[in-house]
Amino acid sequence: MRITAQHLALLTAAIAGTLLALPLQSLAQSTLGTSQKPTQPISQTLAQPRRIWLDTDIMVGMPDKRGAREVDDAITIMMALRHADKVQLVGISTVTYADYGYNVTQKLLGWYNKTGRKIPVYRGSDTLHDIGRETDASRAMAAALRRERMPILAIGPMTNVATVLKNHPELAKQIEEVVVCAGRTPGLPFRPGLELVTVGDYNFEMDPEAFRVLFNSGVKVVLSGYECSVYTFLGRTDLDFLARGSEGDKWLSKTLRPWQLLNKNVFGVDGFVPWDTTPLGYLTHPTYFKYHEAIPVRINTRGDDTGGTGQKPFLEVSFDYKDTPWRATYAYKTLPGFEEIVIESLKKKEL
Ligand SMILES: [Ca+2]
Repeated sequence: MRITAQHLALLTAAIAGTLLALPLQSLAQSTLGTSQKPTQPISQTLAQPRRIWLDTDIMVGMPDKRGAREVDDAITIMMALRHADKVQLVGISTVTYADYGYNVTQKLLGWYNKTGRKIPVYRGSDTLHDIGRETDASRAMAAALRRERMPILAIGPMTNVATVLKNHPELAKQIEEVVVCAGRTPGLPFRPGLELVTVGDYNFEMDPEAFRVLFNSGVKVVLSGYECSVYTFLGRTDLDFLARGSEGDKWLSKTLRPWQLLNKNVFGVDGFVPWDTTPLGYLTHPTYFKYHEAIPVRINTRGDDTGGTGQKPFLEVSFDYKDTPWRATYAYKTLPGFEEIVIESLKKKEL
């Protein structure tokens, strides 16, 4: 069917009529009704930003024989900095490639931290096989938790968080929640893009023991991983503007492009999923996600679904699991509009 201008006008009117019905009615009431109190200015109704700790395996721009490394932690840090009205980064700790992560995080903060606050960065576990070994990161995270209760946004393997919980179990009550990028519903393969390749649950598989420590601690866990993130997609045209931006934007543009091309080669699509932005989204824009609350969690052993032989552990959630004490809030869907929020936050110059 061809849509004529008349069709379009009718359709627009119909949509506008539906969407605007309530606000217009409210407006009419507040304009005409003299007994109603004036609406409070939005600035006075906003809540204070949540103070959070960020633990990240940032590796953006790290030289790699495949051509590029994952970039989503960098996008997430920028998004957090540009939503300083919603979250305030108390400190940042690095996990995996801890030295590289430390340096590149400082570089990004130098370009993009306009909050007026110094955000300290600490090196954590390099090997991911050393839960319990104190690092600058674990010491700083523990000290921060002793001072105040807050959520931890952990967008890499869980080693640093597990070290704090193992060595200082009394601090579990100081952690409001740990928001992580991991987990799946049983039988869900991770096949991004054109579904040509199956990949693993990276953050979980790099240190499954750390997730055991986390769940055994009884701290509230939010899983916001592949299932809810996979359709949020940053293509070449979404990020073209960075090439014309600030010094930082230009560096980022040059760094993101090889990652998009690698994704095209491996997954068939020229662009990437900014995975780690959805756990941040739980803290900044929770209404853009659908969640299962208090869903049972288990680590199951199954055949490797990524082309390897043998078995591997899977972090899985299901209301059918009756034999596990572990529970999580599980994000299973991102609603329309979140992708736009991610892109807009990269463009945002002012706080
Ligand atoms: Ca990450």
